[in-house]
Amino acid sequence: MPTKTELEKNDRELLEIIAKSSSVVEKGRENFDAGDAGTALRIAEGLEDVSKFSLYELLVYDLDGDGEISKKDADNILRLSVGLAPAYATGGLADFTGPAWLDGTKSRPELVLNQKDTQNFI
Ligand SMILES: [Ca+2]
Repeated sequence: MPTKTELEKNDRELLEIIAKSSSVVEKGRENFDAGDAGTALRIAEGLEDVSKFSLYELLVYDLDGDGEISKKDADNILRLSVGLAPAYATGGLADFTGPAWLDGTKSRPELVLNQKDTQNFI
């Protein structure tokens, strides 16, 4: 049976792997082009065989991290490909550091939560 120290070491290694994976996925999102937006849209519409994509590619396209590639992901990939910030008019999680497009107005404001309040909310 592994000792507590060995388990803690494994936890640390797992956290390092997850953190490294996150940064690799973020790196993959830095150079989107219109072709990526088209591919993501075809995946969202069920027109692509997702088994031909690697897990890495699917993680890169799932911008909001909800486990599926939606039209919203495709729209935001298109926005990123032309240098615009991703938009959240229909809500979503922002799991990146960088600009985001807000759609609030005086009569219809949007609420932006800090990380701790977001964790408490979900
Ligand atoms: Ca998604």
